[in-house]
Amino acid sequence: MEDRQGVARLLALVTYNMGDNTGIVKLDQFVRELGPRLSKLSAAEKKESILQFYNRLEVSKADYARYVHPDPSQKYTRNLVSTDDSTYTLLLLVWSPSMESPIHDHPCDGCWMRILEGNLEESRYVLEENKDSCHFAVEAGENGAIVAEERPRVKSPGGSTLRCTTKENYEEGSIAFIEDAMGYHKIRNTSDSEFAVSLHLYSPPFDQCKFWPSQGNGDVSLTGNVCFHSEYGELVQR
Ligand code: CSS
Ligand code: FE2
Repeated sequence: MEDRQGVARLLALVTYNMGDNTGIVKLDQFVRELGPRLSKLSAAEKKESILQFYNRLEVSKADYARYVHPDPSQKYTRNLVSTDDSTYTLLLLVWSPSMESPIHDHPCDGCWMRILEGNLEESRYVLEENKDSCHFAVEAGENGAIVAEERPRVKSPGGSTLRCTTKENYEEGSIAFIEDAMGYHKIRNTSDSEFAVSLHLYSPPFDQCKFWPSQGNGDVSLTGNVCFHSEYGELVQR
């Protein structure tokens, strides 16, 4: 009897604790809980914990329609959904058909991206210092054998290359995660006729990020200021 009560108490405790981390979350609750959750997590704990929380988010078009501001004259628009100015920024991005971001970094603990509408392709890159190139002269030796003669190593001018490591397609409902330790990325709307919509969580917020305007060339990077097309549903006046 004692045992059964003990088991029941344990089950109740487990269910209570799971109740905190299971079940559907709507956008308004998600936004309310983000700051308090994130402020308790270390950078290392955030990734999995926020992925789980993001997975529980159920978004219907009615919940996010006010943040959807397409602009065909821009590659994509950045629309501020919510921020507490200390632990996170939540943005809704609206991607014009066939358009892509430049390759960029994320100067924060991570970027969680969830696709709400359409398909987005993510290409990832790592920055590689150019290695000293090693030149070999290959010539026919006696008996037609090939011999290689190593010449002095020559350091190539210029420093680094952005090498593409992966390309992945994300469909509606998918969630992607990236942090600078994993590399950098660019995002592309794969449709040539439809806008795509994605929700981006950055923690903590940042004001500037680095991007590389010429594909593959790691030597030329620029710093861009973060700016919004709309804030809390209202277009930003310019
Ligand atoms: N980081 C990009 C969008 S892809 S994560 C941006 O803020 O413009
Ligand atoms: Fe990004």
